[in-house]
Amino acid sequence: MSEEKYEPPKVWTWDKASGGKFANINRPISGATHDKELPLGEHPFQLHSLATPNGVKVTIMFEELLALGIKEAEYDAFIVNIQEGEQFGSDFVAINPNSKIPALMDRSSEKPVRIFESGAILIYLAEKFGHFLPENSEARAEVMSWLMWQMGSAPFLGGGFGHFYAYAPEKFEYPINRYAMEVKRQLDVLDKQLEKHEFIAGDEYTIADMAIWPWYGVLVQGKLYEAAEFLDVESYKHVLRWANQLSEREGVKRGRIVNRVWGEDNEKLANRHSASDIDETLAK
Ligand SMILES: N[C@@H](CCC(=O)N[C@@H](CS)C(=O)NCC(=O)O)C(=O)O
Repeated sequence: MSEEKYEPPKVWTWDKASGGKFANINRPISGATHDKELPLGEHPFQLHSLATPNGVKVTIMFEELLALGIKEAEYDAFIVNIQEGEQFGSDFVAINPNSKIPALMDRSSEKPVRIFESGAILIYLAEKFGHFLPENSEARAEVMSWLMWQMGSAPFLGGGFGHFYAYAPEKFEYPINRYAMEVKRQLDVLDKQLEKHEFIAGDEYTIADMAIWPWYGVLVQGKLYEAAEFLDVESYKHVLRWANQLSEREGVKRGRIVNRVWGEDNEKLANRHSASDIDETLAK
């Protein structure tokens, strides 16, 4: 803990930088900071995103739909550099007033539709194309429950644990303890579910798997926050079995590299406009 004891003032004011990794883009106000037109591709879907876990959910969904032969799911994926504040450009904010990737425009009908929030995008695409979200209400309720579980839980993993373990300017014991405890509890929830079921919501691969894999799957594979040893991820063996199984899917192999600008040459593709962009990258 830092040596000086912090006394919160009566009213919080925005007068000092936090010093954390994202200090330069964090602001207590919403809205655009500058005028900026977004690029426009030729496909019905225009995705503006980045290959963070929340972004990868959506590119996996597109690649899974395309793998089923659904040509109407063709998309252009443009990278948004969140470190440079591109999420605060006027056109981006018009799609997502919350200024976070992923943001999607569906231009397939006369009136374009905007969709933001990764969970909402997954549901929209699943309903539009009739895949990865069962119609039967009981099965659908199970998928929705796990999808909402992910949307509610991941901020504890990312904004809580990841922030304090990997990004904060110092290692503070209190928040790291608090969030490590919560993340391990969440992993245990998943481990118990995946002990009984092949996929998160049962026997079928669904949007719940697509939402959870980029966070908890990648975490147990030791590729998130360099926290594998600290969280003893290998002890969640059912989560690991499921994570490795999903990594073998074509849709996952292809989707995870889109809008990615870090890692090896064969796993990073800044902008995606056609299947061949991905083929060429994977072949490197
Ligand atoms: N609940 C949102 C979270 C999206 C989110 O947090 N996106 C991050 C990257 S993973 C972002 O764009 N951050 C930029 C910022 O906070 O300014 C979702 O699932 O779509």
